[in-house]
Amino acid sequence: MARAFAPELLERLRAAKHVAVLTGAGVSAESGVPTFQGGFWGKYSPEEMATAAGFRKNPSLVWNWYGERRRELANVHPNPGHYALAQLEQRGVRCTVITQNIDGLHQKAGSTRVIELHGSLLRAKCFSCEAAAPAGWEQATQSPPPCAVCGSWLRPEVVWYGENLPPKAWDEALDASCECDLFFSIGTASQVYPAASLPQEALRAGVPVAEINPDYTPLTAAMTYVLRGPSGQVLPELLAATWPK
Ligand code: BV8
Repeated sequence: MARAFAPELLERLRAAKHVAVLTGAGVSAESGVPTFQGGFWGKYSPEEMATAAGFRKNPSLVWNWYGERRRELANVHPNPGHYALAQLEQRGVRCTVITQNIDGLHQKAGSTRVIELHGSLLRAKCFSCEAAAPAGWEQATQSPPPCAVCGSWLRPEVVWYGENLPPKAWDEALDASCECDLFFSIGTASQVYPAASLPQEALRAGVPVAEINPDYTPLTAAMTYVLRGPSGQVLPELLAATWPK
């Protein structure tokens, strides 16, 4: 049974020139990438694995953990949710994808305006001098490999807890959130800041916000539209309802 969407939402999407979309782990769940809910950290903790202090304490443990996550990426592919956002762009709608994900699946699906707020598993840099890792760093045997510039450790180019987001990425994300015609918050539990403040910034700027999530989040009550369900199903259905063949 086709999902019913608010006619006003369909109208707004049909008329939108610029759409901004905040995504979290949920948008990649149907691709087989584990979310951070339930057991993700397993026997480890965010403090141990996703902080500079944790890396300093045990650099090879953290390097290998991210290496494992990167190798797993080789077997995952974008799902219909990622492709629907790329299709929005192909329809001539300016679609700014602001992602908390480090899996690169939006780009793989064809989205060209992707802001990686928390970095990427596909890049590495020096823990000390921040020099970009030399080509072929993925094949290095030492864990972590040494920086070719200062000899310190390489680290994954992701944003760890207690670290600032890349200023340029944050500024672009904030601008897009407040200047767009329609904002979507997709597959995020809206608990990690400052990313979770973006839907609120959009609302404050008078932009309608639609949340796509099978579950409630701390921001659901404030949303203009709530689309309950997995994004891999909801997004293709929303585009089909907005632009019926
Ligand atoms: C910072 C990269 C300045 C590494 C990540 C204000 C209030 C409280 C705390 C803070 C605050 N400001 C700052 C903080 C501290 C902290 C923070 O927010 N802590 C939280 C936990 C309370 N923030 C920071 O440290 C940030 N830096 O603020 O710097 C500063 C500097 C010094 C001192 C203070 C401040 C940096 C945060 C970035 C950390 N790095 N990732 C890595 O991945 O290993 S965060 C990582 O976890 C992800 O990137 C993402 O952001 C987060 C996971 O959240 P989600 O993506 O939402 O995923 P989750 O699994 O939780 O939820 C999935 C959702 O999808 C669920 O709702 C589920 O229902 C839904 N779902 C499931 N299936 C589907 C689905 N939806 C649709 N379809 C489906 N099929």
